[in-house]
Amino acid sequence: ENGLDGWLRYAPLPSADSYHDGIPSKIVALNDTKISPVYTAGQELQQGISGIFGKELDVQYDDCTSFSSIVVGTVEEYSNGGGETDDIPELEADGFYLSVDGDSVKILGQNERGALYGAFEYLSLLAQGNTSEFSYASNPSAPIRWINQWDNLVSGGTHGSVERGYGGPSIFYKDGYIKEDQTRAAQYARLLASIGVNAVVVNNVNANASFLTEANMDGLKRIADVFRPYGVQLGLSLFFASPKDLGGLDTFDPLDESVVEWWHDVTDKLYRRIPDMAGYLVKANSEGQPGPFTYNRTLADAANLFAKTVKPYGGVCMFRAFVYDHTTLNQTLDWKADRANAAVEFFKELDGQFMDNVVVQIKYGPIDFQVREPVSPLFANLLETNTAIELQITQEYLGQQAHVVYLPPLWKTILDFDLRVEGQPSLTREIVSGARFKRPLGGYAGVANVGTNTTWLGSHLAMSNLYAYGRLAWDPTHSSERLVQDWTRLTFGLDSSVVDTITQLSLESWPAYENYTGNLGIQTLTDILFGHYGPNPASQDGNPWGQWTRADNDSIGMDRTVWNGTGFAGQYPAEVAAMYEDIETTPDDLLLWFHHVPYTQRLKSGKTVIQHFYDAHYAGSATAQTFVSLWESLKGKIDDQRYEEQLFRLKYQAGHSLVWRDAVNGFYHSLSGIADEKGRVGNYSWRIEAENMTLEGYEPYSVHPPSMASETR
Ligand code: BDP
Repeated sequence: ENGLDGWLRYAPLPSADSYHDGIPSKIVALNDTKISPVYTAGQELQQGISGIFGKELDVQYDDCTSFSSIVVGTVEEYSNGGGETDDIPELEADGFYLSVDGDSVKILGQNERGALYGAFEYLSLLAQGNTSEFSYASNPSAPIRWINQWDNLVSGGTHGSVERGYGGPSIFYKDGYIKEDQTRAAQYARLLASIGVNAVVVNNVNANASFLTEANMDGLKRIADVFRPYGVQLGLSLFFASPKDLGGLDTFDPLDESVVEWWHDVTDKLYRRIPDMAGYLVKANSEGQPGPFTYNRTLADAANLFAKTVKPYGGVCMFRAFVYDHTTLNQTLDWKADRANAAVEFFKELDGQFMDNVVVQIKYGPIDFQVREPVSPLFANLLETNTAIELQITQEYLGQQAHVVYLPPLWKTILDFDLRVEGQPSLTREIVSGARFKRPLGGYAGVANVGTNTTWLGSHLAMSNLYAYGRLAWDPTHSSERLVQDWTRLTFGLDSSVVDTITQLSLESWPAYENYTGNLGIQTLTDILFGHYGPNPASQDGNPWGQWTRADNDSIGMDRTVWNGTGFAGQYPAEVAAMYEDIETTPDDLLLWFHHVPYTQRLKSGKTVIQHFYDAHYAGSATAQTFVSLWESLKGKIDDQRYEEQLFRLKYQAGHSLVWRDAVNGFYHSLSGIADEKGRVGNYSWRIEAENMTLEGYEPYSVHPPSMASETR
């Protein structure tokens, strides 16, 4: 087992024979066109039932009323074929109705894609041993359930071919070309369809104009063609200055007529090749990317330009709210400078100016995918604009797939947060679904960054995050626990000790990681200017890319209050703003996000901030040690290949958590000069330093950043 099939393994069910009689004797797919998701559903059902029950069923393409069959198609196809549809509840786009009644199974979608989703759901239940009778309808929480891939056409550069990708090179591109063979793209679409994802943006938000050459547009068509049978649409990130860079115009002003015409022309060319293209994704005026500010135009002018070009085709323009000016942010010169303020400052005044097929895509927190952030206040400031939440499945700041960090509990702190807009219940998930402000569009964008590694993300356990992302976008009320249990049964089998162990390990993983990296809202104290991976608390301040801890000899934390700080707390609706403004009502886990306090400040637990730091880093890394033995208890209960590969990573994580613990504790210990009450920090007499050993076959190497080197801790 190398992980390639992810959770779609269709492993034989223990005692499969006993179910044989209850299984229908054939599959009826109501569409025989090969590119139709209904056709795909027929094939998938055949494959799944063969794998799970060892029973080979024929797929037929007519007669939807015959006995002992699994019928899959749209409600309309079913009704046209003489099927009875009176009992079927009203379905929304992409929704489905699933009914198991003896040996008659009906899987009916509101559209083709919905039928495929229903087939995957049915197979998922069978694979988990659920052979009971039921009938229900299921509708997605939101229409936008997209994946973003940060793939570059050309490999190399500082970030490799997939920016922030830890699963190997791009599955789509090689050496500057769009691959002829898109088998992996098809396999990816299959995995994504099974969790309800309906589009993939196939290139990096730090985009490149060369995607828009004729040859590359043909290449994009190849990808879209293999996505289509799975109901997955293709989206494209745009480089804002393309009209100039590629088109040879002397401007990229979004209101200039030649520019507008250029983008219309490009869009027409793309849709001629890919008639169902999902739309565009745009990062502008941020981190060096060009944008409308060059011409004193607004971000809404920019978004609407693209929205207009795709509108006749039913396309969408996802416009990123991750806009900040890294050239002017200087905390040394300006105490009130705060990158967290940027999104609301740029976008609030534009509310109501975006076309109805623009969706503003907002990272979950105001900074950048940190281990703990408050929800982005922008969700509460755009009442007349469609919004989507951007989550990161690839673990950029969160251990980069070398650490197990199961993310749904983190995502839920955001999705379930009540922003109290105008004093009314306003859960983030109700805002992004479009329900709260009655918006026509909205939803989810997950940055996945899979690669050619057979595990997709680079490690087996990381795949639970991709699985849970899709399931949550479909229904954000699912519990984190249930999702990891489902995923484990599908991925590793039904043995309850396997399910319980992986569930426990997963649920403990984010709190542990937060504890050994950065707690109390100080965020992930990674090295900030390089890979965003190992510990480097010193790198957080004094540069515009950092999270800013403002740590000195006596105190730590970023004062974001209105009365004395950067004013960020005031971007929330009144009730939430009041909570964060006051140190007493700010939850401890965000204390240092909102307040600058002495190291000796007492927390609600009674501990001082610094002692909490010390203790949490010890506790988190101690938990990481237990992951190894938890995993070892699974030996023989799962296949050897995945067991060994994951064990290797968990041992590494256990070790690296100690590096984190000692680096962060050591740093604040020397900065504050305050001793650890338990005498652990700074006392490393038990340690055997590498430089005190006689090494053979090794050469000295200067470690970068230096704080990663053992002697400095
Ligand atoms: C940061 C990443 C960077 C991305 C940027 C973005 O480090 O690689 O380009 O976000 O989201 O997290 O645009």
